[in-house]
Amino acid sequence: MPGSYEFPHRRFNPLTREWVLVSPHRTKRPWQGQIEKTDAKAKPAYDPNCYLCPGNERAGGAHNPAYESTFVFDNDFAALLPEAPPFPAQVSPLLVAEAERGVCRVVCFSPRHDLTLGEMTTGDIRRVVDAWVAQYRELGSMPFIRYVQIFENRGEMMGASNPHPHCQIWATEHLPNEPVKEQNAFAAATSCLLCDYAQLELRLGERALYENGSFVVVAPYWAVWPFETLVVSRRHLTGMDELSEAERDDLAETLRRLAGAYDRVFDVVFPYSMGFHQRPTDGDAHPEWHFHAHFYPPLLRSAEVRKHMVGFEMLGSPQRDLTPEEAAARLRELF
Ligand code: H2U
Ligand code: ZN
Repeated sequence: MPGSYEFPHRRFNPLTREWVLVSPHRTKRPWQGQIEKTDAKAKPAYDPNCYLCPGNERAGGAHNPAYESTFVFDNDFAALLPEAPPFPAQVSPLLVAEAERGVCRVVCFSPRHDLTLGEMTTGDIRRVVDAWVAQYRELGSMPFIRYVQIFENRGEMMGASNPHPHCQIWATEHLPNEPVKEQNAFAAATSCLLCDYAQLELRLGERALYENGSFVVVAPYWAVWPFETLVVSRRHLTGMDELSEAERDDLAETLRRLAGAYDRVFDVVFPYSMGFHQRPTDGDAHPEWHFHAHFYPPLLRSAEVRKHMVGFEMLGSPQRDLTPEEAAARLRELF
């Protein structure tokens, strides 16, 4: 099998039922792409101009408390609102729309402006995990909320507006597109896709990066982004609210080590979008769901050169040159 990895092929993502094109022979092509400037300025532990630091004023005039651990607030520029009038009836099946209600929040991971997940202690990240679980429960129990998406955009390259360690939560009335694909895949499978996949990758070893008592990290076979990873719970948990105490600690440890490994790839704070996928909060039990996290980092060959999803990727399918096996070998050493 490894021999055939050297030739163009496509791989199937069983979670989304989409294909990715892999072109390993292209890693040696000349590159004259964009070189972006790196921002190597040292960050202060407290920034008087940061809208997330303790005690500071946010847009709209609210003041953050002098928080000492995590801090959650309603997004001042929320993309969704809890109230939305019904949408007018459609005039054509080609012009379909419906009202969408929701709640958007911001979670500060730490009062320290200068830290990242990889630099925080496992104990401090554990408090972030507790905050996520509390939010998943609280937002998920709202009658009109059917899905709670927790995600972190990190780095200017990914559109993060502030280096202060934080994430966002968008809780929505309907299941967003990506969870819909996974919902369909989980529901159609005869045994749990991710229970089976974690076992398989641990046995094969080629793409597994890290494991502890509760979690496995792999560069998935079907990864699209150069250093994409998947964090899977060993136990079949449908959501983070089912994590035991030990599993919460192990998730914190996993995230610290993974984020730290990323930061060592090019010795910069590695940009990424990450987020958790878990059971919809629509009132059904959803035993088919398996709790996991995706990390989608854009960097490709240096701190400046990123992977773009353009051209064939926009019009055809995603494509990658570096194989997930090569990315796994690189990342594994950095854990
Ligand atoms: P990002 O860095 O991922 O953009 O998240 C920061 C969020 O913080 C963003 O959604 C919100 C923005 O709307 N925000 C506030 O809620 N209050 C502020 O004073 C500034 C930014
Ligand atoms: Zn700050």
